[in-house]
Parts: sequence; C-alpha cells; structure tokens
Amino acid sequence: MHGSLWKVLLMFAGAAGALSLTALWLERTERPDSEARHYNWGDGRATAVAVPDDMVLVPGGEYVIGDEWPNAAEDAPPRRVKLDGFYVDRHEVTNREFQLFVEETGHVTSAENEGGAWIYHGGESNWTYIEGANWRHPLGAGSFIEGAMEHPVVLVSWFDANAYARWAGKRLPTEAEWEVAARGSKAAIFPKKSIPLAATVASGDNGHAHEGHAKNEQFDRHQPLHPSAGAHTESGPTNPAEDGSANVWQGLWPQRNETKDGYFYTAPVGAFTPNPLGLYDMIGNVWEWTADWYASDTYRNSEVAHNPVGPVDGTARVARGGSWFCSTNYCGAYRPGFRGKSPPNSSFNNVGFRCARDLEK
Ligand SMILES: [Ca+2]
Ligand SMILES: [Ca+2]
Repeated sequence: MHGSLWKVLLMFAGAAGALSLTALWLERTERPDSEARHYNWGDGRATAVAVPDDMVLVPGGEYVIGDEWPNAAEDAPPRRVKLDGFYVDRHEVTNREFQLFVEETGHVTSAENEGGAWIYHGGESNWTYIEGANWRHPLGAGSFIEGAMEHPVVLVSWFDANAYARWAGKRLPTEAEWEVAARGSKAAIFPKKSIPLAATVASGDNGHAHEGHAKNEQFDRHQPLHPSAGAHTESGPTNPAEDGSANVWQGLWPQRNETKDGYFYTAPVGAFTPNPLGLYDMIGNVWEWTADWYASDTYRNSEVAHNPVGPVDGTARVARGGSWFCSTNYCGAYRPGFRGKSPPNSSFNNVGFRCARDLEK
C-alpha cells in the first residue's frame, strides 16, 4: 500500500516538476526583449518618399468585401456592396497635419481631457495606462513627436478623428469604403488556398474593444494565428509579418520584434509601397478609425447594400488595417477584411485615421 502511495506521490511530484519547468520555460520565452526599451518614437530607417497630402479617387461600382474564412461569424464573410465613387486620403493623417488642426482650432483630445491613455512601450509585456500620454507624448512623459512629424498621429479617439475630418472639410470613411480602398478597389477575396488552418480557432474577442480600461483588451489582443494573411497587392495577398511589406511586428510578441520592416513603432507615411490605388499604409502602421459603429452581423446581409453605413448606434466604432503592434502570435489583423473595434473615446498609441470625401455632386 505504502509502496503504491509513494509511486503516486512520485508521479505527482514528477508532474509538478514538469509543470514548473514548463512554467519557467514559458516565463523565459515570453519575457520581452529588454533592448526594445531603447526605441524612441520616430526611430527607424529613413527611406520614406515624400507623399503628397492629396486624396485618391475610388471609383464607384459594385465590390465584394469580406474575407472567406471558415469562422465568418466573427469576421467578415464575403459580401457584395455598391458604392458611389469617393475620395480617400492617400496617407494616414500625420502629426504635422494634426498639429495644424490643433493650432487652428484649439482642439483638446480625449486623452488630454482624461489625463492619460493606453500605450504599449517596447520591453513591456502588456499595455499600460499612462498618465500624461497623449498625441504629443506617444510613450508618455519624456517621449516626443518632434522626430516623427511625418508619422501618423496616434492616441486620438474616434471623436478626435471625427473633429479633424470635419475641420478638413472631409469625413471618416465608412467601413465598406475603407475596405474597398484597402483592396485597391478590386473585388478581392482571399483565395481558398490561403485560408490558414489556425483560422478555425477564431472566436470571442477578435479585435475586441475594451470597456472601462480593462487591462490588455485592445484591438490587437486575443487574435488567432493567421500565418497566411496580409495586404492585397497586384500580385496577390502578402504577409507583411514575413516579408516586411508593411509596418507590423515581425517575430513573436513580446520577446522579439525583428523590425525587418525597419520600424519598431510607427513609420513615416510613404515608407512602404502603396497599394494599386496609390494608397499608403492601408495595412499596418496604425489602425484607422472608420465612421461605422460595430455590429457583429454587419456582413451577414446577403442583399447588395448601397453605400452601407453600419448600425445607427453601438458601443464601439470600427477600426481597420492592423498596426505596428500586430504580430502573428498576438494579432494577425493585417489584412483588408479584418474588423477591429473599440469604444469611441478610447485612445491607443497604435491607432490613428485617415479621411474620405464625397465626390462633388
Ligand atoms: Ca515594424
Ligand atoms: Ca494603417
């Protein structure tokens, strides 16, 4: 009896030892790269081209948006939409442009009113609410945008983005407009062969908003692995996490950002190849607020929607495109069909926007 009891105890001890070894291994492998602390906002290679502050015409027509995933309930299944032609900003709104808006209007951002915002700082393993963080101080006090005036503005809420758009005589793009623009106005669906097996695990908090500053819930959190995703170019979808075609996070978060694309945080607009319409950074760099409220069933309507605008109210606004923070193990949102969302008053240092405008009637 005693002999078998000892065997059982030894088995438990062995299992416990294995578990603690596993825990140690996990702790070691998930430890963030301490070198990442040394990146400043605006760091990166200086290869951006000068990009005009103009708008690009997206022709009217009927398009297919949404990705063909097996887990379409949480993402966008393919859907036909009919859009009138519209203009969309060639690049994300930059710090330079946003500063002009603030100088002319005296606009005070949501983060400034609130006294802080959510930031991710390299070398950390979590998002942190930092007092004093705002669009002028993207990593909190002691960080500045002076070396990043051609980078996209961050730590702007949906309200800030909307106020800027109105000031500029523009508006935020609808979710459908954003996606058609991101696909280069082509009715592009991911080819079936690109559907990753891991997509079948998707559920729950895809691109989920955070309410009341719940820790760790940001656009990018809780995403399934999407080893094969990415921007759509003339030659087909690419995976920026592998080929550096857009500013995302290459490597496993948070242990190592290989920065094969040249940037840890944001990149200046014009640093990456534009899509077939000539639009920069639709994928990656910063998430982009859209005009629409989020609803999980937006894309389930089988009828062809004409200029769809999303539900009339809600708790979260849609943002699109993924960001510099987006890695294969933590996010995978760097594809045109991915639907992110967050409460409109929230501000993060990987979320910005661009504007759209109707054609003159
Ligand atoms: Ca990057
Ligand atoms: Ca973007």
